[in-house]
Amino acid sequence: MIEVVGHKNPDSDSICSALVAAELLKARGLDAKAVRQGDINRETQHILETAGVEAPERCTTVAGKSVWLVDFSDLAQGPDDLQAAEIAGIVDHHRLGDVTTVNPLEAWIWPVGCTCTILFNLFQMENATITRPLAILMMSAILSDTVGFASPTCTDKDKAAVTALAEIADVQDLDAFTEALLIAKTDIVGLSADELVNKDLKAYAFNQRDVVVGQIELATLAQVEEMIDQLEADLQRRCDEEGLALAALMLTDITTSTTRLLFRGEWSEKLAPFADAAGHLMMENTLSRKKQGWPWLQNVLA
Ligand SMILES: [Mn+2]
Repeated sequence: MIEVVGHKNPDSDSICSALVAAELLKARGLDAKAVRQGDINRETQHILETAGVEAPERCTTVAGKSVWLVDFSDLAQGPDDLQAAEIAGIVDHHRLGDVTTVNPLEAWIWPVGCTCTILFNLFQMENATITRPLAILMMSAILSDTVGFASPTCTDKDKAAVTALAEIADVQDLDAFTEALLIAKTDIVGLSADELVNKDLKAYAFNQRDVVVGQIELATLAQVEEMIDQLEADLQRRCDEEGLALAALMLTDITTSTTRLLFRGEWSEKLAPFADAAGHLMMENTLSRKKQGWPWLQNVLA
């Protein structure tokens, strides 16, 4: 049995690509199942309901198992015992992380907007059948990761995949489909500061220290205006409890591509000079943590 797992604090791509990759392996005649390392967010719930697909079961230990990694290749983003697993495959669209393997593996790492774009191409290459549920999962993940094609991470391959998948899924009105997805993506009503920070939090190792960078995608920054103090307190708590050099949170208005960065920790002083008169660190034209937020932070922290 091969277990297919996406990163911690799973986003829609991590869940959808695990489900889809497991089906690709099954189409090859292998025994495979998707698993997840964390809770399903509201957007992913919306996607699973639209596709009529069950969420993968939760699994946080993989020692001794054969695994495929989807949507990550950093040890810090995998199950804690990942180094004791046999990593047989990787499908990812991030920079190459620090996983290593004992045996040769199958790795598909493309600089595209979404893991599901790579999987769509693999299905085509292998002449595997894409069912309607699989098409919904893949096109939704691509639209989510690329924020409806607006992200600088979006490529022609992502757009071409969605066009083909929308046809298979018989989605007539792509704009309405995308809007429903983005409404679910930006729904944060009732979430606590801890839940918001944890929603899409990624851990990185940088200069021998640990850093976390979260992101909340919003329809307007006003959605979190009342919670700024609580969010900053939560970032500070994480620094204190986990010995982080920096805990940062990107508050991203996806309609204007404007990000406000909250930050706490020892390295905060390196970021403070970039704040405006009101003490807000605003990043214009910034939608993507991977292509914009984290590279900028690495530059400033170096
Ligand atoms: Mn992704």
